[in-house]
Amino acid sequence: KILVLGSSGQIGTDLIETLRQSYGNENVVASDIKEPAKHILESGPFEIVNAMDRDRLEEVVAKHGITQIYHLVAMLSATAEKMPMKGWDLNMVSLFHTLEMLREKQFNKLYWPSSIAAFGPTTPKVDTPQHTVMDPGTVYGISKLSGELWCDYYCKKYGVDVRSIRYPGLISYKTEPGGGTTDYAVDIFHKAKKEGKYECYLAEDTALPMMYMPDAIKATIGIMEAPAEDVKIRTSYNLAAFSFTPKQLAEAIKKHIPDFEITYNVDSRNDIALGWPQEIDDQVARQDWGWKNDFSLDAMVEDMLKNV
Ligand code: VAH
Repeated sequence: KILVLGSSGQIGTDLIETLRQSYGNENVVASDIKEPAKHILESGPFEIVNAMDRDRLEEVVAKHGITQIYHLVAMLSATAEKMPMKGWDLNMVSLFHTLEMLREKQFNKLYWPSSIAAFGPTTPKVDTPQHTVMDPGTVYGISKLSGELWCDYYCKKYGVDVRSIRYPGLISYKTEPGGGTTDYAVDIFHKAKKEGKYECYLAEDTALPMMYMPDAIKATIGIMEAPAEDVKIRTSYNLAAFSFTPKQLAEAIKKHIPDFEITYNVDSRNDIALGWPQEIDDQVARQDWGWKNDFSLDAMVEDMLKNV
């Protein structure tokens, strides 16, 4: 039985649907601090869970006989910069609860995502290796790097089975943009469709690693279904699909909406983005558990414009 924490979030919303298709609706419990979309409520079990509340987590795990948890609760980069201590507490305390419950064998497998935000300004920006210098300068990045090290520690010290992926920026159409620095690449599609123009808060040449949500979901379930002995990295795996700048994304959109106009009003989120890599090397994930992306930039743009 699977429990998804944060099932109303950007990743959780897509993940729940895919997990329920694969494992059966009744075997996948959705949970979030707020009520989900109607179709999530109607298609399977849902629980209101505050991931900071250990007793509530233990109650839900026991009630449903949960064996695996996908922990997708986090305060993202731009939002966490506005409230550092709240961001740190939410991201870390919720992780510690699940690691401790895993150690106590209340369930037996945990997925917890890291991010390219765990890299910092001195990390090599192109072909960023799996093992490299990491000096994140945002609350979110510090929490993700710390979380990676805690996951590795629990795996080595207690033998628990926790698995993790460093997501690039994720693009999807099923939820509104949620406070991420990369979420310009989500909002731009809504604005292009509705207004034919978009004012971008990143500079036109700020390149970032990005991925279409179906690929991120494929990787997330892929690493969880891989044999434990193949998952050699227990901090977190680099994962990549494509990279683009706002200018390049606008060009790709113009192939479908010729008179689409992008303008720029750069704000502090550009400084966050400049501290992150531009292109990630994910060959270790490809070697260890057979990862490969299906969507190219153009395929993502076409599918997004069809669905927003
Ligand atoms: C953010 N979408 O922008 C998230 C992600 C790589 C960035 O972690 O904060």
